[in-house]
Amino acid sequence: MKKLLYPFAFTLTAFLILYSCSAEEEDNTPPPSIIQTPEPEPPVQNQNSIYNVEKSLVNINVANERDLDHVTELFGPMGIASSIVYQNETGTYLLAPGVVTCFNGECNNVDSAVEIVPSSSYLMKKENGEWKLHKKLDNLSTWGIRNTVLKDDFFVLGDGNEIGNNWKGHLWFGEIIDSEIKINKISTDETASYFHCVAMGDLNNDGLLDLGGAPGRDSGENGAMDYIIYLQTSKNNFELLELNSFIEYTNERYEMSNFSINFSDLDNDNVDEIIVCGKYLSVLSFNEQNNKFEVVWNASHESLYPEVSINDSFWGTSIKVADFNNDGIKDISIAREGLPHNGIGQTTFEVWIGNGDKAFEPRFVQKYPDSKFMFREFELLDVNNDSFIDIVLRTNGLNSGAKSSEYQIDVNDIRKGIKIDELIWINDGTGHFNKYFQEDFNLEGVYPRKLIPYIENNELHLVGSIKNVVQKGNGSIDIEFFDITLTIQ
Ligand SMILES: [Ca+2]
Ligand SMILES: [Ca+2]
Ligand SMILES: [Ca+2]
Ligand SMILES: [Ca+2]
Repeated sequence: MKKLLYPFAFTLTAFLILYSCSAEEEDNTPPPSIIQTPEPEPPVQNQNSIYNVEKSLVNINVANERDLDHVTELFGPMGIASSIVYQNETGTYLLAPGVVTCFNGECNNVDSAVEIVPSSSYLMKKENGEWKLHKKLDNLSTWGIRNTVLKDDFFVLGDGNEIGNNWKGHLWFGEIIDSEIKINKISTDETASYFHCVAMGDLNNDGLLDLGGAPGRDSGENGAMDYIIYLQTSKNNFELLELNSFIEYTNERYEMSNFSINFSDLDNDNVDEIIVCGKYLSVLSFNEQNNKFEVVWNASHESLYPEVSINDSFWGTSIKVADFNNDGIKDISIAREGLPHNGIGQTTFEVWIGNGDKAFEPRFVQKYPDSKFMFREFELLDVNNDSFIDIVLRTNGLNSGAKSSEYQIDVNDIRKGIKIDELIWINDGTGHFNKYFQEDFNLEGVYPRKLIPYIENNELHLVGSIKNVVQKGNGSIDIEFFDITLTIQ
């Protein structure tokens, strides 16, 4: 098996093992013919008023069985895990990109996801504390968005489709215009690639956002993959770059595939650096002498977390840049996933502190060995308003409808509630993080499958959804939304 396929094989295997359980649980609900809407419940509030939960019941029309499957997947087991939450003067929105998993083993028999109908995406809007369906987006039909980037009114989504044996999907560029979004599909069927991670920034200081995706496409050498870079040549026109003309490679190129990518201007010259991470973190910077990006720092031969390097199989799945210690120098955070150990997955997240010379030193690592938790990357948010960026993990999403004893109070009855004590990590001001909840923190009777963190009115929210057991009428499905507000001090 190709080296680069290890983590993919892992997620796929985990999915195959675990999804069968959850599919059974999710599908035992009554057929869509019972009309019975539960009484609205008052907001749940614990004694110390640390949290508050708003529930919304959202009815979504479905045109056919396939639509019903897609909506059930997206708002159920997959739990809107790759959603983008954004706010503007017209309101607060949640863009939930479509996901597709296998139905009745169907995906095991295909060579390409092209044979599986992608799912429409859904744009939700929060009105008076309640989430409502704002718009179904048939022009954003996707198989498996994994990572997203949002900057101002622009976003990029990459399809990390893992269906069948030929994992390819599309890259999408979006612009938010008031209450609408404009979608631009960047790739074609010929240039579709494996977009597990995406990047957006300005690589040539022309004021137009350029896009990246990783691991990308087959490099033709050693089974490694080349990441993808699109330059925006004029507004909404993108050109796929030949990497050889743009990157001055060193030997690092084929040591590994780079599984994650980010663009960020590390030295304030208005030209973004390219940051990539396979096993090792690397920084590429533009060299005006040869008009190419070249590696200026590489962690592979320098400091590396021993907790991570001991295991040979951790791959970066997401890179985010922020100044974690407020010294004016940008720092880097990475999420990783590793091969199953004892049959169970592993994840880490790390923070590397910048020294101002486009080089970084390890500051913090949190490792989840043998974990059923398997978070899906994280958000950087200041949850306690002390000006230091904190980390809030997203719960597991794509490729696993799995139930987790580290997230569900009772995996045999997920409606008993969830545990959120692993999710919130507070920055002590140095780029070192402590768990906010030092012991189990249960939310009883709150049972979204996955949670997306966001900030609204300076408070941390966690939003998630589940297919409601009660469905009404034909041609529609009820989805229950939970929006948890947490007061973090
Ligand atoms: Ca540009
Ligand atoms: Ca720069
Ligand atoms: Ca810093
Ligand atoms: Ca903070």
